Amino acid sequence: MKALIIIPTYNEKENIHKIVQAVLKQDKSIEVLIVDDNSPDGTAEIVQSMMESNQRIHLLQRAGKFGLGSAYIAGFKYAIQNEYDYIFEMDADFSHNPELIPEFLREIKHYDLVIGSRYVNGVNVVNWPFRRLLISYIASKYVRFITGIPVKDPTSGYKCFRKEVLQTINIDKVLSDGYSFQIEINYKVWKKGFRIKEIPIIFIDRRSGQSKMSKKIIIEAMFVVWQLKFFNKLWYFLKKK
Ligand SMILES: Nc1nc2c(ncn2[C@@H]2O[C@H](COP(=O)(O)OP(=O)(O)O)[C@@H](O)[C@H]2O)c(=O)[nH]1
Ligand SMILES: [Mg+2]
Repeated sequence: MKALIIIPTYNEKENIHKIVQAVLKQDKSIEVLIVDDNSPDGTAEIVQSMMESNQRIHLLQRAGKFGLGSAYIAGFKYAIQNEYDYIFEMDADFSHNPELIPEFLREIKHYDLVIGSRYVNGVNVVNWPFRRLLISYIASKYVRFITGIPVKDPTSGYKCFRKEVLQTINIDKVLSDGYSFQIEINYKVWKKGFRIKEIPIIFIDRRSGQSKMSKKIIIEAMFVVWQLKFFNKLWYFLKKK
């Protein structure tokens, strides 16, 4: 059994060393892949120096900031090529508690996708502005209502896939980025009939600065669910033109 934790990074020099250590100590079978988008703060250099003494750390360096969704796609391809059985998505900023990795690994033996969910037992988000929480919570209800997907936290970025799932859903045809990226992937996994399990997590946002959340991302997500439901083939066709 081989597991790969994919951590996309953009300017994470304060977190990267600690998060990699915290992840690796969870289980001997775990390796980490950092997908760094040429962070100006030198995140990739820190990873490189850690790699000198640890073969369980890997790095994909991309030339520029191409976005979170495409960083995950690149990571998924790496994972498939290198034959990892279980593939995780995780943020670098400790919003996703690494100590839950063993629980994900237990659950993935019985499911195809395990999602760390903020909304499975009430609302478990710490340090988020109320407005942002409200938007995220309403968005999750909206996604569920429109698409029918039985997932309470469809935009969560803490999750674990079985390799077969990523081989089946045609990751080259995932079109959206940001929050919609998570929605689109979950929808495709569900439509293929894979077994999805949500486990409760507590999401802690300890950063005060800017987040990716913007009007554009929210509006994109509002449209994406309709596209997924009714116009997926047409959407793909238009976007590739
Ligand atoms: N490779 C890559 N990573 C990114 C990009 N944007 C954000 N990230 C990383 O994705 C994760 C989540 O981003 P964050 O800004 O914390 O999003 P938020 O928690 O939703 O506000 C963090 O590990 C970031 O470093 C990007 O364009 N490229
Ligand atoms: Mg964050």
